[in-house]
Amino acid sequence: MRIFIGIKFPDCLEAILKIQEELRGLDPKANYTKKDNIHLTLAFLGELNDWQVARAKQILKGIEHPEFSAKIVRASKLRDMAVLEVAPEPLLLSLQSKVEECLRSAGFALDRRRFYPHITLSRKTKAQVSESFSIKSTVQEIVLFSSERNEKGLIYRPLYIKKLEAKNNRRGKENEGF
Ligand code: 2AM
Repeated sequence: MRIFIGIKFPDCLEAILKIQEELRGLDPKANYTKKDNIHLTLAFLGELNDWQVARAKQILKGIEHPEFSAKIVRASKLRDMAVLEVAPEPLLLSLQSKVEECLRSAGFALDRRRFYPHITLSRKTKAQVSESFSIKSTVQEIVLFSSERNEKGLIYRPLYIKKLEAKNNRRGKENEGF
């Protein structure tokens, strides 16, 4: 299974889809990320076997990190992709490095590229994209996804959800999903 860990944006998904719709008007032939697949990748683990997936779930379960506010600040181009850039704010960076460090010390081989926090809106994009935004989202959980291709296209299936610690009562640990 192809596996990655990411963040979904349920509280500002409509705003993201609105930007994607504007882009679709400019570049109807690009390949647009489906609504259910909109996410930001924190760590990409690649092909894993069942045992490794179970181990990755265990690691995610042990991660302690507070909820935080993420901010979408810009739409831009990354190679042929139109992306929404997410501000590299301290709590997003600390969460990403914690996830990466925990996985690395358990022996997972991760991509060495520098973390560039983004949400991919489209691929095979011809249009120029450059616009600033200020869209806020509260990040309350991180998700272990499998990426599978079936007759309907690419499906990102949540395999495990790790709740982050709530800001006020720090009770995230008691509310873990799955
Ligand atoms: P992208 O949208 O920038 O291509 C599922 O494939 C997710 O993992 C996507 O968000 C994708 O990022 C990311 N991804 C795919 N291959 C990757 C790699 N080799 N390193 C880091 N992230 C990767």
